Amino acid sequence: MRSAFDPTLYLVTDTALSRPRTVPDVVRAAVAGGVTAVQVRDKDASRRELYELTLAVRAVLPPGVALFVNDAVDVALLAGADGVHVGQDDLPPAEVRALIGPDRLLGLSAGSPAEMAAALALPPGTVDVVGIGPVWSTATKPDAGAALGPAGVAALGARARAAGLVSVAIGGIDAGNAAALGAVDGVCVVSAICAAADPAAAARGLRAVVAR
Ligand code: TZP
Ligand code: MG
Repeated sequence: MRSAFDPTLYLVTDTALSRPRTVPDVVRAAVAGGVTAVQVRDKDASRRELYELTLAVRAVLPPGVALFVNDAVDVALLAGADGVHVGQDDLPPAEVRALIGPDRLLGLSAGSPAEMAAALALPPGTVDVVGIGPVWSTATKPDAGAALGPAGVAALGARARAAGLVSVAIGGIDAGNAAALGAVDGVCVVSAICAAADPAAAARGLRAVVAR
């Protein structure tokens, strides 16, 4: 069975921003602070390094906190992740679903009405969660595309919700602005937790404004 997952506060990891701490250390603290889902993302890692990083993150996650791997379907499968997240330039969602089977979660990025329409046109059960963004422009991903703003995110989130898909917002989100986000089921952050002096406190601060 595909596991239901809690998207309320979804951490996407960044190895460089986590230094000098390790990613598993940051993840452990972030989960203690209330992170509900984790995606291992490292564009600079070799396949082998990404695999080992995913295993190390998996080892610190309590049951019930879903683990996704960014881009790498093979790593997600081999490391026993709960799911995989792909962007618009990665393998097509229907092909990824065929590879991962019915029981794992599939996330897809959508940054425009056209990309949301394409996600919603996929056969039911292909995609589980749509990552909508960037909400605001962000130094973490300078090439993320045009900022949608909270109203743009809400419009796309409402379309996902009407189609029965979970949605999360991403891009420039922190505890000071997350309350502006509506019509999504959760928020995704990278730097707000990975670059925080105290990732557990940062997660608690986000949870205070992002209730389930
Ligand atoms: N996709 C769209 S924006 C983004 C990704 C991976 C980065 C978000 O990082 P931050 O630090 O939470 O703004
Ligand atoms: Mg990608």
